[in-house]
Amino acid sequence: MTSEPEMIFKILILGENCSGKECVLRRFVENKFIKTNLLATIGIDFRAKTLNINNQEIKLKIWNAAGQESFRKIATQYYKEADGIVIIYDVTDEISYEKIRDWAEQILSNTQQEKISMVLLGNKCDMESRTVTEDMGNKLSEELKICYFETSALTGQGIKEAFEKLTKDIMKKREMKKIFETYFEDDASYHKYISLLFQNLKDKKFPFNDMKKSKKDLIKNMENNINNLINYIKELKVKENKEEEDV
Ligand SMILES: Nc1nc2c(ncn2[C@@H]2O[C@H](COP(=O)(O)OP(=O)(O)OP(=O)(O)O)[C@@H](O)[C@H]2O)c(=O)[nH]1
Ligand SMILES: [Mg+2]
Repeated sequence: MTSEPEMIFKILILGENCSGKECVLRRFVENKFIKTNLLATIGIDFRAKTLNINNQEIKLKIWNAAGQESFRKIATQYYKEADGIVIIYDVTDEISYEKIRDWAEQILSNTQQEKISMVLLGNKCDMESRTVTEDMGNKLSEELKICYFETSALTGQGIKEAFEKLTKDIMKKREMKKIFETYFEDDASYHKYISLLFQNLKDKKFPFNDMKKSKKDLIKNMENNINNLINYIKELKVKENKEEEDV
């Protein structure tokens, strides 16, 4: 008897045209390399795959957006729905690498930072004609604070790992959300506090002892110290109530 998948995550694949979005998706879903030479994606297409992570069945619904400029507007309608985004560039095409900053900006202006998980893929790393080095990929990943994978749809390198990492990140976010929700009356107040928390992280006001650590470490630490985080949010709430009383 097959049991129903317990969770469904929505994932969107973005990146310049010809970066290999469709090939990466087909490698992940069907474990084969499909030659797509003359078949640029029109609009958006969709595939699904179920992963088993920590004994949990997770169904990934994956939308692959066309890279071509004329189709970009279509994809933005899917941003808000997405739990995770795979951003891809082609390591033989420096322009596709440079354009990643624009994609990241576009994603962040169309989604909530605290809700969305992302991975960055430098694809076609099987090709000898590569011009974007692994080092450049790592630098960009540090700058954007997105986990980076060197991938090849041709050989399969890195692809399963990237999707699994993204799925695990989404799972973590869902777990955190569940915990927070027990403290907040509704979605709106949850978002209000979590946004405040991110703002404070950005402004380096976060009152943990390990302030000297990078934001990435802090977030990792937060996940390990969920109770600290909840206490911190409670403090924010108390402070806010007090300020309201003072007015
Ligand atoms: N050698 C090699 N070629 C690849 C790889 N991934 C994709 N390609 C080739 O790159 C070209 C574009 O791949 P697609 O997957 O169609 O690219 P796309 O990002 O979906 O393109 P658009 O739909 O136009 O946005 C095709 O000719 C693929 O065969 C890879 O990992 N290695
Ligand atoms: Mg395509």
